[in-house]
Amino acid sequence: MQQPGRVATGWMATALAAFLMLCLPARAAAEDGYELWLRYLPLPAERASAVGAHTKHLLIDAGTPTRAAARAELRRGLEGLLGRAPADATAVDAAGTLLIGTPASSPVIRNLGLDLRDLGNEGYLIRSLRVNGHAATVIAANADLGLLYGAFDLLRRVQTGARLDALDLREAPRVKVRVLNHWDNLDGHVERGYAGASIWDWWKLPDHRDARYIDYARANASLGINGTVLNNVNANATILTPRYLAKVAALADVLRPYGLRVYLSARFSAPMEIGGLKTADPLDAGVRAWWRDKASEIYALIPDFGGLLVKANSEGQPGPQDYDRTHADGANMLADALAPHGGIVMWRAFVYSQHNPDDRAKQAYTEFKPLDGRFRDNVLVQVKNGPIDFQPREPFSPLFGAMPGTPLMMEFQITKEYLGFATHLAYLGTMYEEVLQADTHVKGPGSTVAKVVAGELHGHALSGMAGVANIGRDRNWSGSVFDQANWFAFGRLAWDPALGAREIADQWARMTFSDDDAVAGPVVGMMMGSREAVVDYMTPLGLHHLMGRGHHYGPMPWDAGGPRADWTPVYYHRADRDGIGFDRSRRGSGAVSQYAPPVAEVYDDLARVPDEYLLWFHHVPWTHPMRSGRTLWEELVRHYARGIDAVSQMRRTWMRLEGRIDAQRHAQTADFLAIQLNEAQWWRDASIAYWQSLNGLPVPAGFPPPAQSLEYYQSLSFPDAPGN
Ligand code: GCW
Repeated sequence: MQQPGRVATGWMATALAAFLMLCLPARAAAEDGYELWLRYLPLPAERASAVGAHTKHLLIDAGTPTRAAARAELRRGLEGLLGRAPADATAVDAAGTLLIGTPASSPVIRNLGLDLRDLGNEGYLIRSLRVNGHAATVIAANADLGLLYGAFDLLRRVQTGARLDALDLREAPRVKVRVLNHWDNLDGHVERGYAGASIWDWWKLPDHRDARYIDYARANASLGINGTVLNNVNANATILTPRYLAKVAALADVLRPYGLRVYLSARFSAPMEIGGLKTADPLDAGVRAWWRDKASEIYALIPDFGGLLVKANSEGQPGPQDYDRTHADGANMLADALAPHGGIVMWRAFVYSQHNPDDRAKQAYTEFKPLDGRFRDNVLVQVKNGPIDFQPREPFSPLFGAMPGTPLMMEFQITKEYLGFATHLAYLGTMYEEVLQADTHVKGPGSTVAKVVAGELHGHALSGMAGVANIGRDRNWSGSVFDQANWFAFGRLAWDPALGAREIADQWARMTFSDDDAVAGPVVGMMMGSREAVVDYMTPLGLHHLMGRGHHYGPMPWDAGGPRADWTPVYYHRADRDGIGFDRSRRGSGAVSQYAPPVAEVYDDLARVPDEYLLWFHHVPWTHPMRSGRTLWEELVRHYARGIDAVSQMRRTWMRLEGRIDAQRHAQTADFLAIQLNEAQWWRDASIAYWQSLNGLPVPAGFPPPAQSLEYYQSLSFPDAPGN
């Protein structure tokens, strides 16, 4: 018989073992993507001790919420990376001190006499210096927010392999307003959202402030994003009622320490809907007074409120044109209401109408170009990257460079409405880079879109970049791990539009998965080719807008009819028995003429237009001879195949990483790559089947026929597709 004591010990051991077993999956479950790129996992011992030698002590006056956030992040990060947080210091009296402060908050920094003049309120410097005879690492800035950004920068460097021996860097953002645009409705639905419901829990606000809001703020601050528009541009006026403004104020309080200013989308007709006025005419005195009062009401609650974003007279939204006023009249009315409080207006140029028979690609330019110079100083005109709508590839919008008297803000889409939602892997850093590096030529060669957006080309103090967020309540925030990279890339490029997509991908991969080259290398390889793969299997050679109606999921190139021709694929591809493509040359819609002459000449000329824009600008026969020597038809079929091959290759690369990446994130991504491969095949087959029904051409030798009949693809429907 066993002694009682022994039984108890055995029982306890079993319980302990069971408890430990429970802990294991819990640890693994933590790798669900929630931590984003701020994982702070232990560094290899040798690197940890090298970094640790520079971060033994931390000297920071954490007497403001922002400096407290910087201290907390450094402690959290270094504790994770090194296994111990730095000890708090009150003076630099030993080697290995991390010294952080503004001249105002730190006498030691003040005495160093550092030159901080070009850093503004958000920039910072990081330097390895000797202070009081001791080796120290200094993060200095003019204002607290710069310190927080500097802290995140230092942590990023540690996460991606930097030593802290001889640091000497200065950073300041090139773009002033760096904001996310949430297309979140007040009922929790996110328009074009593929990561679950809205993270804003309007029902429980203002009394309950979800801890997740702080992690949201940390993630954004780590990239330098300094603002967020909380609600959809298809706006509900209710957000401007006192009940909701109290909720908005609560969010502003949570986000403020991280440098995130809150903005709202305003519905132009709000004075009628919630104000009881008979009109929303921007020149009406009563309407103007209503907006002035509304602005005062908002600023009383949120003193650092950023301003308003407006979608007007587009896709059914109300706007100044309802009263025969211009977009400038509408924007300026709001700008006048916000100006006394320091707020800005972001007025969208995404304007087109089904009643306008002209090429949709021309309409934003036609509408806004004549208004150049007529906007108040606190107005940014927000322009989508391309002239149509966030397609897998578009040429840059001709508005960039065409309105020298008006600061133009870039609008990128981070959420992948037209690139396969969250289940297709498409790194958008390469797309953003392609657009930002495009040369408008408006002031000679080198007049890049990046310089226009940064306000540098035409000398504007106000500048901005917006990204339509891909954030939702999913544990991994973005619907997939790789979609987090698009949020990351947007933020990094908003800070510095000249950064390279590859460098950004490399940082993200090291922070998100592993700093091991054997992991980061293949992951970056997958990312860098991924967007081109999507272009290849969905809309190669300049094709665009061939996605399913409404939800924009899957191929529907045959779709025609209905009240809005400009929402149907046939409007964009114009294919028939003889040829395909939208003629936007001077002989066609003339859209090419909206670009500066050196660009227009290239796009207009069939012999010079780059292949990737061929069918965007030209209608050509199926037999059109391509540079490759093949016909257009052959080239098209090859591109589809190339896209599918690229996805297979990504999948093989990913499967080889099994065991090197935590099981949960590996498995989810593997599932998604399988979905993507199937859907790439579907895009190819459905597209080829449809083109063949028009051109009667056989599939070129060496390529298989579509797996199913055209009727089969046409019979598919997806009423449950998300985000719509
Ligand atoms: O891309 C289209 C989307 C709409 C969106 C609109 C816009 C918010 O399909 O969902 O509406 O653009 O940017 O205003």
